Amino acid sequence: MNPYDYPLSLKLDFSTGALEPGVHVTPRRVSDLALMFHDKEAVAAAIAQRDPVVYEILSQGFPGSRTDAAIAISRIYPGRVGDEYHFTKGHFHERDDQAEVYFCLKGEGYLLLERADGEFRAEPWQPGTISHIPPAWGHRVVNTGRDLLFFIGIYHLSAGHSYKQVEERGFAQLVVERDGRPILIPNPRRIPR
Ligand code: S6P
Ligand code: ZN
Repeated sequence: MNPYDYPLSLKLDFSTGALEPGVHVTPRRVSDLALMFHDKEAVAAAIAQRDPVVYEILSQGFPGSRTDAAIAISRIYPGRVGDEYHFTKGHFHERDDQAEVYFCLKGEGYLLLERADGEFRAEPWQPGTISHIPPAWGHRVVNTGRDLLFFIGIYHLSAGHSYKQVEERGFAQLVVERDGRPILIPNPRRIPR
């Protein structure tokens, strides 16, 4: 008997983003994102100080005998490294036929999306925003608010994660603070193809 062939319900706390039961929690610290933030001096200073947690992934797979649906809550803490707002690493799915749905439950920010051919989108996010991520679009969420941002991602375990392209090239645009407000600027370290 596969327990995931039977219904299962989880409980989400709408104020904290906590999800129970049986959820696997993966913290990501500044050191895990050292290749992603553009200001390497600010990265080194943050790591030397206390290497803060930027976000946590609370994941629950449902690997049944005929499906492998999964969900994950990502909780991004407010803050910046240098002038760049906290974000998820960002990835492409290994399988290029795998879409995903993101649902913003709390906080404000952007969903950055980019295709391998350079097509780029920045979707403004607030609670209630539901974004469809089509296959073959890299995706990253940025928290530009003063409070926690969290969202649910719904996907298949078979989709897989590839971080290589984002580590090497980043996204086309960065979300940075200027005069106390978030703006998008071209990524200065983008290597021309
Ligand atoms: C999985 C889904 C999310 C992310 C999570 C963290 O396909 O997109 O659960 O894994 O938001 O982002 P990242 O880029 O560190 O995996
Ligand atoms: Zn994904």
